[in-house]
Amino acid sequence: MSHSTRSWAPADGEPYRPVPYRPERMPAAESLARAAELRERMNRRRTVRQFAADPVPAQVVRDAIACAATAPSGAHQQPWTFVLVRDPEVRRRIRAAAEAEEQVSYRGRLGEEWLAALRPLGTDEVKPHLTDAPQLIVVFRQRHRLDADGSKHKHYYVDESVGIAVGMLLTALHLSGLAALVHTPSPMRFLQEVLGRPANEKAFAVIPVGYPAPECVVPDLMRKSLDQVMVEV
Ligand code: IYR
Repeated sequence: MSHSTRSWAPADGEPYRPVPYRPERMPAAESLARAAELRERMNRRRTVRQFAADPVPAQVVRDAIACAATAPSGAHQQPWTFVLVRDPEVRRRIRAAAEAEEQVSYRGRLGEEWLAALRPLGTDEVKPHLTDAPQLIVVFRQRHRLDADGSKHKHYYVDESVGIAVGMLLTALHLSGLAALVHTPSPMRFLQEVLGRPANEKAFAVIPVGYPAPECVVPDLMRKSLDQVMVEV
């Protein structure tokens, strides 16, 4: 079967037909150099809440989404949709709805302990990044697959799969020179309505993407050291 006519989805119950996978092995010295450089570069990533209005090359964002979509997923079901929102009017509607929910959250719904945990990060119910950043990526998880004939097919490990894909998305954006913020307004049902997504999809996160504003500041955070996060057995 030629590649162009193949469907991404093997039919359920199709037999296992493996193909060879023989990537060229990277010399250890090159691995070490790349790993050290990547560690350094990733450590410079910061979540940004103040974005410049400057447009970013659309293809950079599309390529980052394509990277995210290479993520492994439960039963290779790829249970995600990435909605790239540039339309300012749609972003305004998303901001208004998100801020309405966040007001309820910050004025009590989160509870004292949660609010105390957020205080050092300086977050509040005002979400200018939703309209300042030149685009949002709204990530949806597909709880099941809905076929044209209306039949439903269960998806497995949906949150884990989408979480991995979002991690890869953030990595791709950062390494392509763009800043991002993972925003999770709660509840998020309004996103499905505003963006007209089908009933099998639920919003997972809203990710403003762009360049940091010239006046951008970030909380003075420290990361756990490697020996605080890793145990070797
Ligand atoms: N969703 C709210 C609150 C919030 C919660 C966590 I956990 C954060 O790390 C940051 C914010 C908001 O977006 O402000």
